[in-house]
Amino acid sequence: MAKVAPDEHELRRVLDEEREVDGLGPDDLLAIYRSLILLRTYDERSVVYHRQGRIGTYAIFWNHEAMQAGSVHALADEDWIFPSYRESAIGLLRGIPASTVLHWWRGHPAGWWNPAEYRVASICVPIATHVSHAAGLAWGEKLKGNSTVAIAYFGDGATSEGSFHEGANLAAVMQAPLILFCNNNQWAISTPLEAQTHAEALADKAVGYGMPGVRVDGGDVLAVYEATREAVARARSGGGPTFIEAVTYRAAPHATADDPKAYIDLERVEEEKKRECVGRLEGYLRRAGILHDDLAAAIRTEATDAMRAGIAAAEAEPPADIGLLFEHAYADPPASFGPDLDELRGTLG
Ligand SMILES: Cc1ncc(C[n+]2csc(CCOP(=O)(O)OP(=O)(O)O)c2C)c(N)n1
Ligand SMILES: [Mg+2]
Repeated sequence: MAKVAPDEHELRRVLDEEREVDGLGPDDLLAIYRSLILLRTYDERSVVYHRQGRIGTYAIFWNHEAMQAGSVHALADEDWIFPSYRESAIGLLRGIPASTVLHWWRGHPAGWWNPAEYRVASICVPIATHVSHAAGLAWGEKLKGNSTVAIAYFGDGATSEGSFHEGANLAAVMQAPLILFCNNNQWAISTPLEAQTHAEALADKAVGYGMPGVRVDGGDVLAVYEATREAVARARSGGGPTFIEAVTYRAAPHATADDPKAYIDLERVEEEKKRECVGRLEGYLRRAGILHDDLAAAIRTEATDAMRAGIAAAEAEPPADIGLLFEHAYADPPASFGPDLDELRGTLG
């Protein structure tokens, strides 16, 4: 019989409760802080880079860093990450160069990486389709007798998509080692959560699939870490999938092409900004005597330098050959492709 999720409507928290997480020492805490700063720096620089016209539309993840860094730190290096566009830079935490991710946002072929090399699947833009890919991979790992776990990241809106339900059901039926990580930022572009679902909490959806569902404060990187670590341990020991609902409120536009002033609760956004996730960990570490001004400045400089180098590398890459638009689409390309390409080359000079 299926297990029924525990009633965890209360958000799990660590930072506000000023408690410690078992097994996390000062070095681990600083490693998590470094990851937060790296992601924050990447995101803020990317918005500037976009405004300069050097990358196309960009999905801002400001204040989503805690959900990303906290969960990745709970994984082993061999575990698989399936990001959505909101987690486009999560691969930085696995060593993917910043220039590669910037190229991705430029639509440049250098923005591609071999998923097997980093165990980071390609960034998924169609909502929720990667949830079933991740379920399939996790099930496959189980069939092969490996102890590898997969995690799929998606938003609140994704829980209304068929692919989410197919993936969740398959993972539960097969007891696949999958973590379904939902960043509930309460908006799917301009669609609010209450128009998205009639459920009291997204974590309740786990019950129907017979998997545990937990709710966590999405701005609390240590609570995210702790909840994900439990889900990883369960999955790795044969206990099947877990649904994690990380609750936050989107504090930035959906993407650079969006103007949320037309629909969002601006007061709530301001409140959220005051409690943004990097500052919350920073305060906790300072109160614990683990972080001080010099170290914080050094960590920020490291991240800024890494991003500067990433931008320089991205700028140095020659533009992609326009012929790529026509390649790989057909085994036997139509005769019109030749003249079309010539015309395009002529137009572009
Ligand atoms: C299958 C599909 N339908 C529609 C879209 C257009 N679209 C892009 S982002 C988005 C909202 C998704 O919201 P949510 O799942 O909450 O993720 P968030 O952007 O908030 O992280 C939609 C509908 C899409 N990318 N794919
Ligand atoms: Mg959302």
